[in-house]
Amino acid sequence: KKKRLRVLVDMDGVLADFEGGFLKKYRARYPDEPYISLEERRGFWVSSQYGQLRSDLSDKAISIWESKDFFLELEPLPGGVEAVKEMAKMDNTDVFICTSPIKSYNHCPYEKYAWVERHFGHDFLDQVILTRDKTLVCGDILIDDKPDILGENTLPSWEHILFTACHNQHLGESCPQRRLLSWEDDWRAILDSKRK
Ligand code: DGP
Repeated sequence: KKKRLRVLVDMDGVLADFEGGFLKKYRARYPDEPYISLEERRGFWVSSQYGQLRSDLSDKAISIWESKDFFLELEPLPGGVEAVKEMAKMDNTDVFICTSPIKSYNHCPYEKYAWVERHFGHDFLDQVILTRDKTLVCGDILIDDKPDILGENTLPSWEHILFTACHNQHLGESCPQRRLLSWEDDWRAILDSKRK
């Protein structure tokens, strides 16, 4: 009962409402184009599903999250900021926000830091990890809505807890991970299950 627990928490789709923010801004910018409701979302990559709807919609989708203020203005998902703040205060628990910036870097990395500062305060910037390869980050738990988290390290130290999102809620046996259904679900029990 000595070791500290290290929890890695994803940002988009777990703390920040990427899907809702995307759809709102896509519909405002392209009011005459077809769109995919959150109920109809399937698959992690938004641009892939829009490209299947009509090939030119992939680039239109990408233009939304490459725009200035897209990441900064994302709304927090219900309960997420509060849960992470509570985790960070727990004994023997370290929390990091572990997020993959898009490769179009002119706004996204800056806005991710600004979002964390806005919702958690300046001191919490110490807890931010920006990486395109989460398998290289060591931790006990990674709470993330992406079903397949792959990278150079084929044996990551963390257990991936799949956070339920519109795009992954219909996946069944193909997802062997334990799930966190929302921040109202029992995240404390998941953390406790990993404490030695
Ligand atoms: P993460 O949630 O940390 O795995 O980061 C993934 C990022 O990719 C996040 O900002 C959402 C974004 N994203 C979602 N759909 C697409 C897509 O179709 N193409 C690209 N390039 N990025 C996407």
